[in-house]
Amino acid sequence: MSQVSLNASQEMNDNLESGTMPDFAEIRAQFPILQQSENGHPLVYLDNGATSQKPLAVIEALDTYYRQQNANVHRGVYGLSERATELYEGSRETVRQFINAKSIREIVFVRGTTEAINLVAHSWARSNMQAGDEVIVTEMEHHSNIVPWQLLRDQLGIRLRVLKINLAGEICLNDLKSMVSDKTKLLAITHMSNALGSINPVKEMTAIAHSVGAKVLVDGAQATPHMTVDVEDIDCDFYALSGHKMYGPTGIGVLYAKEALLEAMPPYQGGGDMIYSVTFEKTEYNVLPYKFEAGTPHIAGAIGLAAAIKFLQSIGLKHIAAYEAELLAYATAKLLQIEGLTIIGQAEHKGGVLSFIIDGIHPHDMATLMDQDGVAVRAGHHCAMPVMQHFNVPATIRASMGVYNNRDDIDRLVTSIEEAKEMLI
Ligand code: 7TS
Repeated sequence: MSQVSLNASQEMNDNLESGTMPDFAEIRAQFPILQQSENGHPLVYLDNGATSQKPLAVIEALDTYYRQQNANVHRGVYGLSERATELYEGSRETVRQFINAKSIREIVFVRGTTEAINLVAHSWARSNMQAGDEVIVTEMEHHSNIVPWQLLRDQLGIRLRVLKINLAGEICLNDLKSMVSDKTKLLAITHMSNALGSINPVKEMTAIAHSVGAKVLVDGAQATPHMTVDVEDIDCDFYALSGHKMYGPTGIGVLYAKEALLEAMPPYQGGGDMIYSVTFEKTEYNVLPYKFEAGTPHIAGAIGLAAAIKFLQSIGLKHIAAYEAELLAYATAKLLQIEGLTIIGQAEHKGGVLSFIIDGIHPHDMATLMDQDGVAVRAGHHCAMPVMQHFNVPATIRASMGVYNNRDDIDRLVTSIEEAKEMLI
């Protein structure tokens, strides 16, 4: 057994001792879409980095909301609207507990990670940064944590600096230490890379940025479905997440921000619900977090997200992390047996993502043939083109795992790769 799988088994045992490991076959059965066939084969869904499938608990929460609870929030005096408001605000509390924020005033509902980062760029950065100030990002960021800062660079004259990664796909804390200075105003980093699976030491990185007075934004899009996230422990200033990657609906996500920062930040969008009073001369803004939630929010989305969080909590994030670590070790060992296959991204701390290339085969051709076998993987640059440039590849094939994947899925993945290889070479 490899060191990776030994560690994974050890972690699994620790978790077994600290609570009963759930039945992951039963968890899989809660996802109706996985009963479906694709191209005549039972679906093997390994594109969880892009979006996850939805369990019955989430589907039913949405169904019940629209059948029985639908009304606008924060404005009706009738019972239905009050109940919708209670559900919506209850979801905020569920998110608060999930990431261990201090207050519900720190939980802003947005469309997703992309909008959360853009909110920080538009509101906080524009009022706290000026020409010559620096934002540091890593080389493994998703485009949504690069482009907003480039837009700001072009508009404000700030500087965008890049913390390089090594050949395993890891950042080096010492490099960060020597990069930060009193010019650094923001460190914007991913918690887990979507293209490589690398898990960054965000707590240590935050401490380094704070030592020069910079703020820290963590992109948690890939992390929240797979590990315990504690914003108080990380001590980051901003944390962004997307509901759809953590078994919740699309179109809903969260920006967590420390209350004092949100209090001082100007609104991001103007409209209904974000105001306290309006005259043509002057508008007084609403209290937190509503100041940042203009217009009718995605009420059903927030309720569905809370159902997804309860689903994750019912399994236990520690159990999920241990289960997926074991599956990653199994899959890594299997893939490495395939001749000509190279895994891109071999960080020591890594989530359930396997990005790979195969000698002489274009990733898109491979993924298209795999679809014929009912195996859904992503091929491309994964909206992380600088990662592809770092490894000098145009694209990779990516298998990204979730709670419902199992060894059978990995075996099907491997068989499909082998068969596609035969046809393509
Ligand atoms: N940050 C990371 C690390 C991501 O992986 C993604 C989406 C985003 C931000 C953007 O999230 P959104 O919900 O606002 O779209 N990543 C992927 C992916 O890997 N394949 O499709 C989308």
